[in-house]
Amino acid sequence: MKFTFKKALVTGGAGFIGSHLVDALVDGGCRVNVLDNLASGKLSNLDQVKEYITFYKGDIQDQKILDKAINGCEVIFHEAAVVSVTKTVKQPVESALVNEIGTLNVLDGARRHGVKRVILASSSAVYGDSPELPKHESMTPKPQSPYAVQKLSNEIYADLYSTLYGLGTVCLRYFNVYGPRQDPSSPYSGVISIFLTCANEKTSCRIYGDGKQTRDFIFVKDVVQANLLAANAMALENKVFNTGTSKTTSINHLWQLISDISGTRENPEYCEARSGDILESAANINQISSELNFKPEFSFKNGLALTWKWYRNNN
Ligand code: UD2
Repeated sequence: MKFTFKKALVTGGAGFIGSHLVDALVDGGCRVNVLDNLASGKLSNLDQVKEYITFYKGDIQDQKILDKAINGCEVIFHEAAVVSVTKTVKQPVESALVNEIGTLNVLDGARRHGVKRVILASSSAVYGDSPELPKHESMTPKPQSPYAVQKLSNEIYADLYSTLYGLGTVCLRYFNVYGPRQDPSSPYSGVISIFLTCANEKTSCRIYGDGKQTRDFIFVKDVVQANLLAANAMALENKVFNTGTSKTTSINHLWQLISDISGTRENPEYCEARSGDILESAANINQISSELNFKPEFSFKNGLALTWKWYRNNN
């Protein structure tokens, strides 16, 4: 894809999704600044591009370093956040400083520096557990965790900055993102990162509930593509888009697919369902498809096979 911008900042660029975005930007010849405090991101995620980027170690709450990192950038991809829902439940105030005030700092920095567009990472969490499926952008959000409130507040601030200051903003509501570099280390890490680690270590996985719950899993490179399309589409102001595939997979089927790919014969251990776990999640992607021409390129099988290859070679 040919970019309509020459220099971009990726906040959280050493993290799972951010580092894949950095790869794609560098690949397309864009100059890239990365700002990351390395709280959950890892420098090793940027090994392959380190000669081509400018890395700033710092926090999005620190306006001085943010100013340095934004300088000269036309676009900001804002991925930095406390991404663990559980952590935001345990630390609602500390996480709000990063996820709300930090985001406000990014938007304000963008305004002061005349940045053309900010693409913000939002989440399907804003929908809460409403049973209506698939989720579409015009549904009333119903956040059920500090994390979801924080992401929704980001969207509202993005809207406000667009109206008040004419800043171009696009919020992407990510569904269940998976792929290489996703950290499997906490019980609340993405289920695919946990299951692939189990398969690699030949241990059995835990399925919470009956395993019939479904998710809309989207491969990280498709999420990157959505970000790039959002940055490139010039006549587009203040938009919110679901970023999923519209296809769903049950957790039982997921383990079956992983067993097939990896050859593991372990049976899953069924445990009590997680409290607050939603049964089904699926994205309606009509808007992002028609307005950004977005089409997920990776089938679930292909994305899973690529992710398995990475876990096998890197653990
Ligand atoms: C996702 C997001 C979360 C938030 C939420 C909003 C991820 C990683 N998390 O949580 O940030 O946006 O959606 O709804 O994208 N499971 C097992 N065994 C395990 C781990 C998980 O059975 O070892 C089940 C879990 O109970 C759930 C499903 O797998 O039913 C997906 O779990 P998850 O933590 O990957 O993602 P989710 O949808 O709960």
